[in-house]
Amino acid sequence: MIHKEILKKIEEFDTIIIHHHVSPDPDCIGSQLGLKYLIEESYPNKKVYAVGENTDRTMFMGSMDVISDNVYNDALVFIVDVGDKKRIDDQRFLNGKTLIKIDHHPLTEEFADLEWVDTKFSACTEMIIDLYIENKEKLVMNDKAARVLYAGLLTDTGRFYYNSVTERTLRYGAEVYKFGFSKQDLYANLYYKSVAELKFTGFLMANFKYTENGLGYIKLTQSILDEYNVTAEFASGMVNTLSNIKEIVMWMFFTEDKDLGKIRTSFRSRGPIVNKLAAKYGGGGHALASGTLANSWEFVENIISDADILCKEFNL
Ligand SMILES: [Mn+2]
Repeated sequence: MIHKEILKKIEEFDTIIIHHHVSPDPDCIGSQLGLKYLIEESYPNKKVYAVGENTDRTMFMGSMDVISDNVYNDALVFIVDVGDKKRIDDQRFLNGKTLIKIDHHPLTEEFADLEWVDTKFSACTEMIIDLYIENKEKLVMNDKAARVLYAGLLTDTGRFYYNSVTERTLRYGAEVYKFGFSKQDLYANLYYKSVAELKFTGFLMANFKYTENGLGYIKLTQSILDEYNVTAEFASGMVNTLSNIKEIVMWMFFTEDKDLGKIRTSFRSRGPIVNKLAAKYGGGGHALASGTLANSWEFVENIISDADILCKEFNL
């Protein structure tokens, strides 16, 4: 079984390095730090590093380690919550002795020595908890690990709301919830809003468009982002402002990103499958949540008309 194989590798190596994906979200950081804290608690003599960029959104979960290249020489390397080589933050992940992938996104390429990819998990943090449950005689959970794992579960499941949630997700939630970390403090860090965010939400709600087939969308140009003083990353993360609207079955955000020189495109749905559409335009992701990068606003128009057709077919 994969859980035992992974544990064997953990036991084999003294140095373990864990990588996350670019623009890491709380599920990714929760998996990365959760795994790190679990291994540290269980094997105090091992050196475990979590590497990659720190983001404002996830700093409350813990900060990243900075390591030199030679640390990789005899290291076991994990990548979590990511399936594509090019989306991994810090390409040194290739320099370790052994590479293990743990991911819940649909498989796109195989390159690790051990691949544990399973889309039936609602969150990558759920997989880390599964690894712990299946190796309970060896792995020891602590408060610190439980806190970041719970944070990942909450965010990737929309607080146990998305249809990816199973009976197992709830049981595993309880498995970490029972630790003593402050839930209120965690919720405050995950869900507080700034005044700027609230005003921007007001703009989104007043200005989104929708079609008679149930496609909702909004185009966010650089001048709009400047006016509300929000980054492209932040703005595109607001896509679920358009969820839970009776008339809308699929919703999209198109956000100009001046650093990337492209238009960030996020697809969300409560019916029509969107990852094939994302793949058609060079992106990917989950069946009901995916994205891509568009080169121009003309390109965006093509995506909108394709998406509208999907909505129409869904409603037939
Ligand atoms: Mn995830």
